[in-house]
Amino acid sequence: MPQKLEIAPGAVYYPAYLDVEAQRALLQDLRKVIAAAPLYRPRMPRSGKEFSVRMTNCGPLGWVSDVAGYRYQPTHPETGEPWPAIPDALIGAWRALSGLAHDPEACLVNHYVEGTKLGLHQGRDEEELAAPVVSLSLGDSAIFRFGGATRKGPTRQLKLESGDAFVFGGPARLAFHGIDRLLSGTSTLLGEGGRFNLTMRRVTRFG
Ligand code: MD3
Repeated sequence: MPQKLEIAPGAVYYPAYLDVEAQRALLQDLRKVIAAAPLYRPRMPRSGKEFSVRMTNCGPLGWVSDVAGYRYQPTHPETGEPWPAIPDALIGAWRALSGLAHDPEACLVNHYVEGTKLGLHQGRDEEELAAPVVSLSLGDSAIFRFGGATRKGPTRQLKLESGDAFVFGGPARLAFHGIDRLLSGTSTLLGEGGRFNLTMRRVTRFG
C-alpha cells in the first residue's frame, strides 16, 4: 500500500506512488505525447516574457498562456493540431486518486531543466474548482513551494521526487504554489536529465 500523507487540508501527498516500472511506462507514453504535441515555451500575459518552463498538454483541452492571457484551448498554439489523448495510465491514476466520477479534460505537462523556476501562483483558470488537481512527477527531484489561499502568508517547501503523486482538492485547490528549483542529477529515469510534471485537471463544470 502506498503511503498517503495529508500535508495540509486537501493537499494529499503519495510519495513513490509509481514504482520504477510504472514510471518508465508513463515516460514512454509521455514521449509519444511530446512527439505529437512538441514542448514549447509559453509567454506571460501582457509582457510577452517567455516562461523558463517548457510546456505541452494532452486531453481535449490544454492550458496555454500568451500576451492575450491564460486560457484553455483544444489545439496546440504552435502546430494548430488537437492535443493528443491523455494516456490510459494517467486516466487510471486520476480515477484512483481524484475521488471523482468525471474524467480529466486537461493534462498540462511541464518540463524543467537546471535553472528553470515556476513562480508562486494560483491555479484558477478552470471553471470547475470543485475538482482537484492531480500531479505526477518524473525525473529529477524539485523543490516545491506550497502556501495558502493568499499570496502573503506562510509557505513551506517540499521535495517532489520521481514517481510522487499529489492531489490538491478542497481548500488546497486554491493554494499558492510554485517550483523554486530543480535538483539536477537526482534521478536517472530521463537519460537526458531534467524533470516532467503532469497535472490533470477538470476544466468545465460537471453535468
Ligand atoms: C495546487 N506545477 O502546473 S505541481 C502548475 O511541478 C504547477 O510543475 C508544478 O505549479 C510543477 O500549476 C507543481 C503541484 C501543483 C500543480 C497544480 C496545482 C499544485 C497545485 C493547482 C492548484 C493547486
